[in-house]
Amino acid sequence: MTTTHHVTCPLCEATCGLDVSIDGGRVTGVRGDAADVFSAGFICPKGASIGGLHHDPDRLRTPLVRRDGELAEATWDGAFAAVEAGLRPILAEHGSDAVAVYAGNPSVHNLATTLYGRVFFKALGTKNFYTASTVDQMPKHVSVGYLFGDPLAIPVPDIDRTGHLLMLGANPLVSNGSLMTAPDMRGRLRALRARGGKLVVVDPKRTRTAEFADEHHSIRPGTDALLLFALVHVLFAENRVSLGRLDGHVAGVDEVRELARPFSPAAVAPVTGIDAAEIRRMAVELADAGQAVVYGRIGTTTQAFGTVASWLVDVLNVLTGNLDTPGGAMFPRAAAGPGGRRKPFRTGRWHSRVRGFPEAFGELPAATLAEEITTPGEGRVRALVTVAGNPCLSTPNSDRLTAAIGELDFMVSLDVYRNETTRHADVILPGPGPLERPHYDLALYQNAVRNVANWTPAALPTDLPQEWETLLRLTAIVTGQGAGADIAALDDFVAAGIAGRAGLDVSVAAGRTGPERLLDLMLRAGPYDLTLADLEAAPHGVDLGPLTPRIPDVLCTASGKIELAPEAVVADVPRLAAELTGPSDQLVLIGRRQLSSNNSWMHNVEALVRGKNRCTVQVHPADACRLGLTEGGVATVRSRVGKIEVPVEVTDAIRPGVVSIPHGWGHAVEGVTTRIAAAHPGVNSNLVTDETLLDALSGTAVLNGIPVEVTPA
Ligand SMILES: Nc1nc2c(c(=O)[nH]1)N[C@H]1C(S)=C(S)[C@@H](COP(=O)(O)OP(=O)(O)OC[C@H]3O[C@@H](n4cnc5c(=O)[nH]c(N)nc54)[C@H](O)[C@@H]3O)O[C@H]1N2
Ligand SMILES: Nc1nc2c(c(=O)[nH]1)N[C@H]1C(S)=C(S)[C@@H](COP(=O)(O)OP(=O)(O)OC[C@H]3O[C@@H](n4cnc5c(=O)[nH]c(N)nc54)[C@H](O)[C@@H]3O)O[C@H]1N2
Ligand code: SF4
Ligand SMILES: [Mo]
Repeated sequence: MTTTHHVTCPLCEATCGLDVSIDGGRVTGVRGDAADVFSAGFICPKGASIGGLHHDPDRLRTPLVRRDGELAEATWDGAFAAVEAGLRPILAEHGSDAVAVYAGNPSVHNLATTLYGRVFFKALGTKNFYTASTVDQMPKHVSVGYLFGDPLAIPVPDIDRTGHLLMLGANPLVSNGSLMTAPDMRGRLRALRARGGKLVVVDPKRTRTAEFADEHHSIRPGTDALLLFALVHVLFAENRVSLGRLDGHVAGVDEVRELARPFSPAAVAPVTGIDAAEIRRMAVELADAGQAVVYGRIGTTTQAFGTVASWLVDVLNVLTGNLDTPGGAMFPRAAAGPGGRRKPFRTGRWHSRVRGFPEAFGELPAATLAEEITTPGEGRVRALVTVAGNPCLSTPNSDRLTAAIGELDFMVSLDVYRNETTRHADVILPGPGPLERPHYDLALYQNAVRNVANWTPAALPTDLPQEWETLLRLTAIVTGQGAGADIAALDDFVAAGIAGRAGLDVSVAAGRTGPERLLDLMLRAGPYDLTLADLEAAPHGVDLGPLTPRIPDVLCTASGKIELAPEAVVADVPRLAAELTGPSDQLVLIGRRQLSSNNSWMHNVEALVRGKNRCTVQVHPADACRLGLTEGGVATVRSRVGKIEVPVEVTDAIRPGVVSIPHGWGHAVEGVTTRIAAAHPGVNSNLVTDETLLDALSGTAVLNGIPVEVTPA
């Protein structure tokens, strides 16, 4: 008998509703859920292949423990005993900083790791805490931290009501949106244009999104902050600054006016590659559009001026009166969330040991992990815990990290595959697949363009422990209670803490345990007085309406105002001004995302890797001619740190002087058991990205704009 399960897809930020048909334990069909309150039937190739992921025979279903150098199947008790034997002596002798953590991207797409990862990391208490954020969006946390006082107060484009969207360094028709949870971006952008609105894309490549847009500006990589400053310059020069209802809530406007003075359109044009008259027009149209919004993503964050660029995006939203107003950039109000006001944001509460890099938002740069392992001395990292992360493919100069991992005394990975990173672990603890666990997009609803809430019960049973149980066992191990500790009692303790902070009696969620109980408490404490039972009664989700203004409530700066010219950001402006000296003819590498990829980990699903090799270096015809490269030939791409050989794809979609290689490939390594991925290996682009290039303010790796040399192989 076929049953249909309404499931929120956990594979990217769009949170689409899926109808998954299951017969006798087998997934027989996956369609977009037309009744989903948010996605209304939208689905992409990854969501459609969730059954392939579930049934993948290479997905781990038993813990693996290293014995005599080889990873072998073990019992859960045996695996936890091995973790205890590996971690306890290191903690006892060297303290918690000797154990580093890398929490990867899927850990925020998983309710158990989102909620209980926090518990484990806090119990471990290491300063060597690394996540995908420092190869991704940390500049945004830092910039909004300074602007609004809260690193989680990220405004998102009010895409369904805006009349003008200026988008930089994002390709949502492929990525399905990021820091902007919005299923069916094509539909939403089509609607924008149908109501007479305009989409302007700034990207070194004519991407699918750029192709779809009204206007595309092909910018030189890494120069967005210059362009954005020039737009600010024009707003002041042409008297188009208007704070609207934010008047009285903003400090530092005059300082920004002064800061923007040197960045005239004429001054930035030769460096950005965008004509001065065009820049002026872009600014004026943005200001005159009424409801308009500026939005920047990966292309603006994983670059040398990531924080300054991210800051300027919101400076423009403030100066045009578009922050916190319908059709502008707005703060979501999620049904459940971190809650409770924090102290005003600051960075640098501790520093990385070797390079002295300041902590940001509790994290150190992932690009510094290798040196923390290999540099001898007090405080050296001796053990590593990865949670849903594949840093050996995802972080810059990954060869160096891979070599460093070889020097660890102990490594444990919570992961669903034995892949390029987890193959090095002493213990791999597998978690259930996406259909075998309950789901609620706690993290991504914080960035949703509409307030919604959707609960997904597990569609299929599993013999595996849920990851929250595994994380509580690890918590027991690092706190000295031992792997045999009473997990239920620990869970009660966690729940009581959340209830206490929310002013609730934990017994209101009686009868529930694990993430269900925590979520029920968080919903009850949230702004809509929902309970988990309300969501259980609404399998297609609950629509909580469009975004509503939140200033001044959302602000948590010391002044209680928007700090438009934060000291730390202002101090980085001279570094940017130094770029005005002139254009460079250095060839640079950028990345790109692909519809059927998911960073490093979904290449083991046949349906997603079929067809021609997608891991190519894209080169403009003029560069191909100049460099002697031909379509289908192989190029050697060299940087300071390494070289790779990649098939050439000649296309005029890419800007001359720029080449593009997607990340997340490079599966042809020893010791992985992902057979399909190994048969479609591609090349790891992070063998040429440089771990010494970081955005100064956030420690985020520069993954776009890497100087390279390209020659025929
Ligand atoms: N050059 C370059 N590098 C980049 C980027 C780029 O644009 N260019 N992008 C960066 C960005 S934005 C990101 S977010 C990172 C992502 O890089 P990572 O943080 O490494 O994340 P993923 O590659 O998505 O894979 C993570 C791992 O999670 C495992 N996994 C999947 N689901 C689960 C689960 O439910 N539980 C557990 N325990 N494990 C699971 C997978 O098997 C895989 O090993 O890559 C970054 N690297
Ligand atoms: N199908 C698919 N979807 C995904 C992912 C995936 O791997 N595959 N990954 C997910 C993750 S982890 C994330 S973080 C999001 C990212 O979501 P997006 O940011 O929308 O992702 P990208 O498609 O990488 O778009 C970045 C764009 O920036 C451009 N770019 C590069 N350098 C510069 C620059 O210096 N300036 C400007 N203006 N543009 C530049 C690139 O050409 C590219 O088009 O996508 C998520 N969604
Ligand atoms: S767009 Fe994202 S959330 Fe929607 S089906 Fe595809 S992978 Fe899943
Ligand atoms: Mo990401």
